Amino acid sequence: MVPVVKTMRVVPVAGYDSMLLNLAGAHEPFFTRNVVVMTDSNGNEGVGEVPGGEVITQRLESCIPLVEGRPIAEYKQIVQDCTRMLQGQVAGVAGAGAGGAETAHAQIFKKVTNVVTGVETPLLDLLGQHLNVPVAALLGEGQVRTEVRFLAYLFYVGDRTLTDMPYIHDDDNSDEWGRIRREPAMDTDAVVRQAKAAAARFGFKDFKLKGGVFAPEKEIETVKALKKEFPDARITIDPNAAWSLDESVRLCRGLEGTLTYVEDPCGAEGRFSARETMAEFHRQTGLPTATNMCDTDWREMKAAIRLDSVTIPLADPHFWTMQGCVRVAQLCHDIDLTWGVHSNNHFDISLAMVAQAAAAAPGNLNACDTHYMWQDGQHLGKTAPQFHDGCLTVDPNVPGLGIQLDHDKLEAAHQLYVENNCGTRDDARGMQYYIPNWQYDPHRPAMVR
Ligand code: GKR
Ligand code: MG
Repeated sequence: MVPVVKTMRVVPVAGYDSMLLNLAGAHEPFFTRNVVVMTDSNGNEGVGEVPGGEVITQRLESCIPLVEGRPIAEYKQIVQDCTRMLQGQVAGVAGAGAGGAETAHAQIFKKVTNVVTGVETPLLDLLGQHLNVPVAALLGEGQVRTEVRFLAYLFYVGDRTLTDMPYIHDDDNSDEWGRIRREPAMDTDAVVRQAKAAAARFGFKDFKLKGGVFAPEKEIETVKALKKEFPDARITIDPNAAWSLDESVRLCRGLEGTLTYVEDPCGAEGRFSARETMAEFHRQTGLPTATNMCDTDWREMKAAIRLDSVTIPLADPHFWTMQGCVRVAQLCHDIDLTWGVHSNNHFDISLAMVAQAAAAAPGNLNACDTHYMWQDGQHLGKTAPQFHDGCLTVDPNVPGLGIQLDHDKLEAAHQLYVENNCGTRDDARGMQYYIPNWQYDPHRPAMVR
């Protein structure tokens, strides 16, 4: 008998974070996510994790009547029904803004997909458990790899002691990484120390520096120092399009041996779209380009391909759905692009989602983004993810997503969310301790005011 979904529950949760700096400011002490838990009539439990925030919680909850009571074999139909219902929900809001139909389409895609992924993933988890196959086997052409490579996501880190915000500290004394990850890292030496400590714990061989914090010359100096320390590593920098096209070309030209690719160096400028400036950057420097900013839905994908602006679309399952991000990987494989994944702070459920999607992604992949090293130790599953040589193994013999939820930990993460009144992410708040009245400017690095 095909089991039916008995219950679907949405649990807003929070976890601890360091004061990570980026173009938008400083990460707050807590990051938030929504965890979706489904049970079926066979007694199995399926889980999924998507970005946090009350709007997503509510939209997920509005899907419950379309999910409960239905056979898990109908999962594609359930996902379709939820998608249609959610599109209707957000159409009015998105359509009301300026920008016309094109903008409305993009907004609907963005607002709907992370909710849809929250329904799709626990269903895939349940189906995988029922059929005794991993989720990867149900995606795209099925599982194509067992080892999935991740990168070390390095950040400049602010000094939490300058704030009165409740940042976690002294939470892990087990090694160098545990000791330094809550401490300030405001220069090149501190970031290189971070890289060495993270590589020692997780075995990473790929590094990404979050830029858009200091003057670009200083950030390029950090990248060069990383390359000196790890000559065989693949290294990238992501200033979230804070640099101008001219600046990006000037900074990165001649860095082929240092930077493996560059993520969102520049964005829309004057009469030119971000995809046009990225194409120009790619042409003038010869460096591959990655993005999670200007190739984020199928229409943008079409424009990016026409212009040859993006070599590495970062197709995060949370923003493309599990099936959708593998569809991007298949496309990449067929037209000589290479697939990668974007990330935000997350728990182990999201990490497993990315690993399963990557295990079904054909061709050459870039190491997947993950913020998990900043959260390591805060897993919601009964066991901690085990990295080896920077990789996670997707065992073809472990059915579903491979996460056995620890309900006590889930409840504790929910309490953390409730007790700290967690809501929408606001990176400006922490930044204002550094620079009074600090405000976000998409064209100026956070510490440059
Ligand atoms: O965690 O600060 C951050 C990142 O900047 C994140 O918000 C981005 O969405 O990691 C992301 C990126 O690659 O742009
Ligand atoms: Mg990025």
